Amino acid sequence: MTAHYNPHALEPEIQNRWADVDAFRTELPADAKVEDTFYCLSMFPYPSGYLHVGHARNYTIGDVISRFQRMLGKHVLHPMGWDAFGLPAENAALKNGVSPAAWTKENITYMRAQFKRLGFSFDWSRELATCHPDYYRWEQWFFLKLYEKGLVYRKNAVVNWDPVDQTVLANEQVVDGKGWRSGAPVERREIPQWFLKITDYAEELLASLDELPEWPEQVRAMQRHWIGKSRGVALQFDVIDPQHLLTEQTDTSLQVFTTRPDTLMGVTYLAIAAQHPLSTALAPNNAALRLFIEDCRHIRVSEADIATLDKAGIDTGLKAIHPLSGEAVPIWVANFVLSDYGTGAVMSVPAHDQRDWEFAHTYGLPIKAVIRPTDAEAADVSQGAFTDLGVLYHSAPYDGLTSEAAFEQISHDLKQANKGEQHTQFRIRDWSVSRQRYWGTPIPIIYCETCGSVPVPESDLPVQLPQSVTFDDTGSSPLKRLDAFINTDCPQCGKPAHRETDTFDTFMESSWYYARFASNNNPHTMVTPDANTWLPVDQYVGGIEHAVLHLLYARFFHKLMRDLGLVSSNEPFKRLLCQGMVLAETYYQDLENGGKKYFNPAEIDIERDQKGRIIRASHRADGSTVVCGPIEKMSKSKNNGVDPQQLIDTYGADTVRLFSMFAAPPDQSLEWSDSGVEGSFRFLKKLWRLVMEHDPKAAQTATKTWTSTQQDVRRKIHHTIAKTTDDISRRYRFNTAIAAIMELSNTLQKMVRTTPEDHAVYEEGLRSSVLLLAPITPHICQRLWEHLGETSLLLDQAWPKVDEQALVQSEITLVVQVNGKLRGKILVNPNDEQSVWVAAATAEPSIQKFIHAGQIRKTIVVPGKLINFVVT
Ligand code: ANZ
Ligand code: ZN
Repeated sequence: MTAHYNPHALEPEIQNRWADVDAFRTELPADAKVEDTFYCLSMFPYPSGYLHVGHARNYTIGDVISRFQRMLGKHVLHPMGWDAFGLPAENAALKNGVSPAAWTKENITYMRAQFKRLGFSFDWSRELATCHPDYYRWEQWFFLKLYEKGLVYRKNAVVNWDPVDQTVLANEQVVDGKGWRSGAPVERREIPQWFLKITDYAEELLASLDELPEWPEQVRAMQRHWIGKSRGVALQFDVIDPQHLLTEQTDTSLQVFTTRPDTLMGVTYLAIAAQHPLSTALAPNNAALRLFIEDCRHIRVSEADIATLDKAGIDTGLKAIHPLSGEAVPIWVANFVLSDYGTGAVMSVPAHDQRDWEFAHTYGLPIKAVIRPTDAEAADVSQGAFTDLGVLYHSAPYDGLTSEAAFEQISHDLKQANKGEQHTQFRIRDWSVSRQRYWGTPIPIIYCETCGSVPVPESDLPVQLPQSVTFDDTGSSPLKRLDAFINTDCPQCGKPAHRETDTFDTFMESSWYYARFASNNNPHTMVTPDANTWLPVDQYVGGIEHAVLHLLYARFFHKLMRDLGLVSSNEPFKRLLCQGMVLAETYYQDLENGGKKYFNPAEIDIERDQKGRIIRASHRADGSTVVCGPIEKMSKSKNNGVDPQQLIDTYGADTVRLFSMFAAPPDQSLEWSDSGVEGSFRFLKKLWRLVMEHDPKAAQTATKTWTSTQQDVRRKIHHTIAKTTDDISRRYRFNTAIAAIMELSNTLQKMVRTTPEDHAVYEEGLRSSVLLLAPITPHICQRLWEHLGETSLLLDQAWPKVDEQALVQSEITLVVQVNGKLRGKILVNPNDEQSVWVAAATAEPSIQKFIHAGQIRKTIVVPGKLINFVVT
């Protein structure tokens, strides 16, 4: 029976078969050892309601790795859940009037079905959604444990304030500095917020990056930069106030942090941030300064902005006394100084720092060079700062010291003078976890007029998020108006009190879900002890956009959980694979207003010339010409997304899976192409035919004596097994593994099959191909497996082993040259001594003509390739 390949009938059938035996439920035997387990996790999705190709790729990668490890005999944990809190649910509520909870639930149902249709081997019994109280209660519990340990605090921090809608905006709701609904310029406001002390762990988060050799170096570098450790000196300048601008109470010692104490003798002014206490103290009597501070309030200064910012500032009239030279230098307020880095004040050395140079240049402040290149008399600072390390000059008594030596000497002298000392500064800030949003985990704190901030008692957890709420059209959090939620009694004194109405940053939920999966949603504890048999996650798969925040927060949480005795490892993710982007062609028409209207590739007809070059692209509906734009990341804005559901409907899940693994290595970007998908489909049809054509009975009487042609095919088979195994396990090069299997199928197709041995070798080739492809295209492979006479589930078969014997080549062809000219070819046994090959070559009549005994001056043998006789 050679039925046609019909994935639409076949795939659901196979999926039902898996479901019938609950094939993906993970049971961990009590005596299981850590080495026998494999935890494979793909970053859980936000349930936006539709699957995109990036998801399909991400989860196929994780699925292939999981199925492969299972065939290697590991106990595999491969869970899936939903990162279900977040802003889009609130937006949908505003737009369509559905509740965020109902919207989220519906999306989850739809996406779960799509995942099942793709045949992913998830253990659905461990499914979780972070918006469920069973989940977030443990987050609240954990937060309160951190509160007890002093790792949580509350302080004022800046938020985006929409003055028209009278509400706090999330960063995503600020578009070009304006509120997304009102269009009003956003203001910065300070309100009290909760923070987690991630800075307490900065040193360890940095150091243990070295324990992660199986992470991409790029990601580790990004984390290192984010943590930003700088070694330098914190020192004091005394402020003098010749014009009596300050009141008696003002602190007149000004602290700065510098990474370049070697440049200290080149300081020509000090610069402080607009929000620095000194500028605040001066502002009431200085209108110009007040204006300047106000201007600074509107610019959002990030580090990246500072480099390009037009440097501006204002002279305060105050002076600072240089701690070593005693010289007085002016103090300026400057827009390039960050208020929350270091001390919010900088000793400016315009000769050796570019920002300082630009500022000095603008305001005509002196530029004094004190560091020269090792091989020059002086530094040239006429066009810009000289920022390299070098040798000190104009810096008596430090002249002639190298920058490195001066770092030590000057910090030593400052310490002696009681003016400063060495200090390590981190760029990373504590993590503000408060969000003024509704759809998130309620922060479990109660405010009492008498007792202050009081934690919700453990027995009252979870603090449930009310589900029936009404949104007004500002989009502000309905919790803030919900008296039934807000009003409560103080757990300490019993008097009326009110609840915190902020919710947690949704990064909180994604920081520990991996540990929850390993705890099988245990209702009595956040993380079960046996979760440690799974942890750390052996393979984590996800997008590079999470290289900094998500991965850093999860690493932080893991260390917090470790220090609370919940997990026994130091790091959550042992090996990390960041999948590349999915790209596709773009098509557009120019609009009259200068904009572009983008069309989905599915609506475009393409005409090509004979060489396949595009002559014209047109919009199918009306035939109008469209412009072929560049290939870009699939996105809504470029309307170039491909709907995986459509592809599944056309080709089936296996083709989608095969194409996403074949088109590119997983960490590189993948260019979507219809012809590529077609090609993958064709290959599956061909494999189907090759197997269906085979009659297992024909091989039954085969002996194990192979002809050399059969040996060649067997060598190819086992070579393919070896390559595929290495490609998948060590290199994650699924594309080259698939290419090798395709090549093998070509070899099999060409095989002339007459004897039982021919059929046996052919069958060996088919069985190996089916086993090797099983993790990638599991549905078709299961059916083909059955055709090969098996009844068992393919997913529990052992991964094929290489027959080393089959790899041994019994004969190879050697090229024989005389004086570098090709004169013949001989067949030799590769295991023989080279002298035997040489003898065989000289015995060959076609060669003998060219060599005359006794005249061979030299014999060159390139093993496995050629023999060259040099004759005179
Ligand atoms: C004098 C100096 C001379 C500096 C020189 C650099 C080069 P990292 O490496 O990022 O830690 N700085 C300190 N606090 C600042 C703030 N709040 N806003 C803006 N800049 C600030 O950078 C530390 C250096 O950045 C410090 O060393 C200081 O400038 C500046 F040739 O001090 B330096
Ligand atoms: Zn109280």
